[in-house]
Amino acid sequence: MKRIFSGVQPSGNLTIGNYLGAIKQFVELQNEGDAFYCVVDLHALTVPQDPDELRKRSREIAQLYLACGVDPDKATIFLQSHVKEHAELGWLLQCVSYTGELNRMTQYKDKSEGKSAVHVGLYTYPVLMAADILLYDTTHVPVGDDQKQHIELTRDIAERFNGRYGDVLVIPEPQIQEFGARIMALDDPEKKMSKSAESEGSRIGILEPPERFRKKIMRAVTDAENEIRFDPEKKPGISNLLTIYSMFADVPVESLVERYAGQGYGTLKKDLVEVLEDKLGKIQQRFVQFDDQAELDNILRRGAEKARAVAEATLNRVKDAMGLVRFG
Ligand code: ATP
Ligand code: LTN
Repeated sequence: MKRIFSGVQPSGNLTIGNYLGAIKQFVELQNEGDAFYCVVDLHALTVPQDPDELRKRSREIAQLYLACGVDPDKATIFLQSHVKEHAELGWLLQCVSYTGELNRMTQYKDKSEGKSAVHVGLYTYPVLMAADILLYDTTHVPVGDDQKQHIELTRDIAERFNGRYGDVLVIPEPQIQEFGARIMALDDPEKKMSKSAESEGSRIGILEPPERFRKKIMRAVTDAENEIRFDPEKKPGISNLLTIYSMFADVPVESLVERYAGQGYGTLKKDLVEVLEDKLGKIQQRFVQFDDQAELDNILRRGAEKARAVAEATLNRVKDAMGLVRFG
């Protein structure tokens, strides 16, 4: 039986990159095993957050999981801070992690670059992520391409732990799609689309109205040619639009390339806007249907209880292995 775990930070409004790279996989995988989908609010605290905004966003991400098709009867949905074992295992794993390996993390390097003061939490962030995953005896972690390095670190930490203390932790596998694992920024297709990037024109939010995303698609950076071809190296802008189109419309890229042969970029962009209007429109409608906050809190409460039971058992195994005293 597969055990699936993944998380999304409530650090901004979810983008179509988050949807295509991660959440779409969450929905597919919930039918293939025992899935835990977490809103990693403790991770969001690694950079400054407005407290009221953070509270609002944390619930909103959970509501978006539901709107995108995560079914609380199949998967466990919860907030990271509701299961204290995450923070606790995070500490224990810090004591088997090396500063040398954290120094190599590219997300840390990117997020701390040019800042005069960086919180310790941003540095130890990947160890907390390892704790998230390892607490659930996870076998598969569906994520976008940018998280590969963090999962490799998680595997290294778990293998080291098992080498020192015995066979305690399950070694997880990243589940990264071959296609769509890295949706690029619309205004700069050399960079990944990110919910916390400064430029608004770089991303499309899942909850964004068509009048806002239409402009962003029409202005999306392409190239000086006028040939629609899938070539991420030489034509990153057009290839990114083709990827987004293909994944939302569920049509292979090759078919799109055939369909648009000899046509201009403008036609492709206009049609993509229509596809997004349809697909995001449906998610947005479902989002409103799940707006009952009391019901949402019930789902999160139930989720936390279920998650805690699994997490507590793993944490006890870890504590016993490390030599911490527990009363019988
Ligand atoms: P931030 O900008 O705050 O770092 P983010 O947009 O990168 O956020 P995360 O919360 O870090 O999003 O990621 C949630 C999930 O979405 C992760 O599995 C991540 O790999 C995936 N993801 C994020 N951006 C993209 C993208 N552009 N393409 C594909 N997957 C993505
Ligand atoms: N680091 C991830 C979010 C994250 C996560 C996790 C993903 C935190 N804990 C556990 C998968 C599994 C990110 O920035 N996208």
